[in-house]
Amino acid sequence: MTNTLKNFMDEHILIIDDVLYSLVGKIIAPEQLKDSMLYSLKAGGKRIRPLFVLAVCELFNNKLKEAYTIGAAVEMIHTYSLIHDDLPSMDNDDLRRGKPTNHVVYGEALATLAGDALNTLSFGILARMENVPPAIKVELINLLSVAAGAEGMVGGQVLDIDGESRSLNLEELEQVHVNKTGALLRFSIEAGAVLSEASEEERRVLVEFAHHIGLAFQIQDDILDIEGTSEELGKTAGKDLASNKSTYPGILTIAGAKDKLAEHYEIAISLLEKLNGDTTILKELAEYIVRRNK
Ligand code: GRG
Repeated sequence: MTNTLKNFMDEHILIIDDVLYSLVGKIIAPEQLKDSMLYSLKAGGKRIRPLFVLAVCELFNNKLKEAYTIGAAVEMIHTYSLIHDDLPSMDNDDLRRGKPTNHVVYGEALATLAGDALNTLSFGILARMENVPPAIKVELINLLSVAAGAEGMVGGQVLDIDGESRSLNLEELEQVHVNKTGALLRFSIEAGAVLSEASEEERRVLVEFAHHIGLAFQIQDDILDIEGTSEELGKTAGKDLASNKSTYPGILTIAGAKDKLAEHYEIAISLLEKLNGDTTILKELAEYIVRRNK
């Protein structure tokens, strides 16, 4: 990782964390529910989605305070999706990021409710943002609802589950991931543009960038599941090859998946050249995604 990206992360992640914890800390709710929500928020996520919101806002020199709130909202949705994804009725995983999953610590009922509470809180914090014109808040809330719901992440999860019982072709696999993984990344990038009141053309370019980054992210995730250099090694390594689940390496071979990853990365980077302003951080975040080892 370059120093520029490291400084960007060091500067923003501390604030993202503070904002997240204080937003949950100050709600009036049963303590065990707040503990369960905070447990997963504090379990060591990379904060990629909030970092993308901030990177786009920095590109347009805009409204960082509100960008942290939007980043917190998308991180809450992401965290809820992981809690629910790990439940016995879904993936039934005992470990996430090397730590016991939420339901292992708090029980299935509270874990389900902590996910529900994070999901709903995310929309509330967007609605309560100060210094953002109401029309922009409504647009952000609408975009997040589409990205997180049936037309986005939840729909993608359903396609993914459906795909476990049969082999998907490349087009179908892309459809799963455009929704399941891509939708929240796209929201993060588009939300930065909406908050910054970017032009239609800038927004279009950024959404296309997000599309390729989302797919690159998932391909790297599939490759890591097999090459397993992360703390998840032993838990997920080889898992997707052993199960019926369709993956990029499964369809394309590992070498083919790496080529596809490079293709999406190159397209994403070339799209950034269409934007005015300093796109260094966006470029480096894209590189971080394709080179990450966890
Ligand atoms: C259960 C409603 C519901 C949705 C589940 C997103 C999702 C849909 C499930 C999560 C499981 C999974 C492997 C999703 C693919 C996306 C992905 C690679 C998530 C991990 O994101 P990172 O790497 O996670 O940003 P960290 O741990 O850094 O926060």
